[in-house]
Amino acid sequence: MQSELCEKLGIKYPIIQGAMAWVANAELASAVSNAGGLGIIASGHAPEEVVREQIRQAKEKTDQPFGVNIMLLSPHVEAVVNAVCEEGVKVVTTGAGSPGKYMKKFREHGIIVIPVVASVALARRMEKDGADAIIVEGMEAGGHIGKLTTMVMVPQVVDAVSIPVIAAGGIGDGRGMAAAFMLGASAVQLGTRFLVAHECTIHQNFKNAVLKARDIDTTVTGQITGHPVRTIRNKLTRLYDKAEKEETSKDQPDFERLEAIGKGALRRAVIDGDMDAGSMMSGQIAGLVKTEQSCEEIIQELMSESQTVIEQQKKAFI
Ligand code: FMN
Repeated sequence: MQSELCEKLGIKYPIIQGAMAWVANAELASAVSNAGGLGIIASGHAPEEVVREQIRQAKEKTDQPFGVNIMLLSPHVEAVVNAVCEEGVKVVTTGAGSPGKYMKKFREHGIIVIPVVASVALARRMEKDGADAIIVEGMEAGGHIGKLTTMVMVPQVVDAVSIPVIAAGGIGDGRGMAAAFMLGASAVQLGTRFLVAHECTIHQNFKNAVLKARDIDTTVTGQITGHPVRTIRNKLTRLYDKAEKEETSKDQPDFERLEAIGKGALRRAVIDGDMDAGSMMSGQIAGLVKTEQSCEEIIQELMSESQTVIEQQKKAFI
């Protein structure tokens, strides 16, 4: 199952490990790349020297291509762009806007640019700005999300652009992967499933929460403030919901109060394993994620399952 996109990215399998702030470090990204997928280091709001160090560590751990996700709203964005270019990173994925401003620089360094979008209009704009491919992320996904689902967005974006489309959000096994291909995707990006990979260095409490989660156990906070985030429901989400309701019923809502509740919360989940006050970002597909495996096992299982499903369905519809 090799696609043109795989060839362009220099990877064996059409599977990308999604960027995850505080989570997707050199350890995880290199393990995914060594297993034939594309590992992505998340830069989030990290300073340039931290990102550079992660890139260098990944280069030591793998000779396969890997990418870096650049959060365009980061206060360190200019320095991170420079670091990525200087360190010879092959692929950049971007979030929170258009990378148009940096496109010339990325081109000069031969970097493949893949923005993450959550609507057809944004996908069109990214293609116009020179993107090589697009990641379409549905609101089933863990972390910051848009309003539409993967199922409805992927075919509409596939029809709207002529660059390859990568489906993200709600894909947890070979069935989801095969479905994404049926919708016209050239590859898939997974986040939640990789949270429980052996090489994922998050706190075991966070992993256990993902393994235990049922289909209905995630919730979305921040709808009203315009920054919706999907996480596993806990004390923090209940506190946030209550504060959000209180503030939005006021004439002058105190959005800073809401921001203060969320500040540092992902770190508390990832590093401290704080299941009450931590933000355990995770997708709805957590309900399907029941086993800790190595990245190699996850990728091999995704590949064999998707191929089996595609073959079975072919027969079913004759
Ligand atoms: N996407 C980004 O573009 N940048 C991020 O920093 C980022 N952080 C995330 C943190 C966590 C803990 C999770 C679960 C997701 C994050 N995402 C981020 C989204 C993932 O890259 C990916 O697109 C998403 O998880 C795919 O959906 P799934 O969770 O259903 O597999």
